[in-house]
Amino acid sequence: MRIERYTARDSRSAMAQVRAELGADALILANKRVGGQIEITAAVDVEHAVATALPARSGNVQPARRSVSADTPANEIQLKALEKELDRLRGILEKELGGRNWQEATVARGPLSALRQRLLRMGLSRVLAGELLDSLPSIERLDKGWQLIQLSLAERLQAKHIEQIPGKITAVYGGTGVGKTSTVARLAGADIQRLGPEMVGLITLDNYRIGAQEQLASFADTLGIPLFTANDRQSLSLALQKMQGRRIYIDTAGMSQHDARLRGQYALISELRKPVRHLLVLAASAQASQCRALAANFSPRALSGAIISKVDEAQSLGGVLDVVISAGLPVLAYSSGQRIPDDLCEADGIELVRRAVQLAEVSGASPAGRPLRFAG
Ligand SMILES: Nc1nc2c(ncn2[C@@H]2O[C@H](COP(=O)(O)OP(=O)(O)O)[C@@H](O)[C@H]2O)c(=O)[nH]1
Ligand SMILES: [Mg+2]
Repeated sequence: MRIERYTARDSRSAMAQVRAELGADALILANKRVGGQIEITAAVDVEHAVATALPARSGNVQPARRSVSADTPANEIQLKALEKELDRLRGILEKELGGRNWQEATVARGPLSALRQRLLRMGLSRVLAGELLDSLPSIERLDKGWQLIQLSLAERLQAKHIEQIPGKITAVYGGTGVGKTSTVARLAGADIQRLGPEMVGLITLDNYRIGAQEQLASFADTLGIPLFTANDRQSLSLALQKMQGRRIYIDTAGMSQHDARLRGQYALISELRKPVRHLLVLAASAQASQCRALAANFSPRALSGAIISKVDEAQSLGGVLDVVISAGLPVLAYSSGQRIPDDLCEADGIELVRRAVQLAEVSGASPAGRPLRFAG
């Protein structure tokens, strides 16, 4: 490998110099402005350089340094330094390309780069986009590749029916206003329909805000199911004891992603040492960074899965899908509207990906998903 730096008054002159010295196959490693001039760092294979290098140099363009070649022992130290620099640049480039392999990235630009653009437009991170592209077999047609990528994304969402997760106690966590109480009401409502109100009970840990419990209290009243408020281990155990034999839904207080009380509530419920389905509600309409920070409060296997809310309000869906995939959370349901029983939909990877694609293509309403149904 031979690496050179050239400075000239503009890019065109510097590039002309690169071509003249290193040939048309030279790889441009960096291009920056230094003191009003353009500095280009370029590299070429040594054998190739030997074959193509020409001594001619155009008038006002001068290389910043003499060349370093692998067969010049005196320059070995300098060569090492340049190799190190090249590795660093390669690292930056690979990071930019979403962790993709350097060689692959330079070889397969055509359809892969178009697919990458589509994935990024959906709101997926570069890392996930890179992983999805890397998992593709070699493709010739863009539409075939796009189909395979969407299937692979749908698979990675690990969509499951919530009843596949064992546990008669279900706790729901999440940020403020994401739809925790609505989710509790929706899941409890489904149980009331199939098992009867005598089999269902509610607990709320949400006693931080005035009026926070009113919504759940009126829901419990209307449907004739018990609701207990708990704020410590003792009151929580007592509530569970009083509702023994019922399927219990625990609503928690919404916290900012940085609030230690979010983890405190999880710890309180975990200490019960009972099988609990721990669900994280993530609003598709929130920023992906916010969802990521919320999920980061929980250790990898702490949560049983995620419920994605406010899909109807989202500008893009890729962000939240990226978060559940990278946090390893199966998607158990999603909600797409404010109606309490009707707007909770069955988690369906293909449907979520279809919606994400549609949002990236046109901003507009999506048809409703399939309502979440329970057996029996
Ligand atoms: N558009 C829309 N609104 C929702 C959805 N889920 C919940 N909401 C609304 O979001 C607001 C906050 O919901 P709530 O369940 O009280 O959130 P919590 O603070 O997390 O308990 C309420 O007005 C809900 O009706 C949804 O899927 N779509
Ligand atoms: Mg609430």
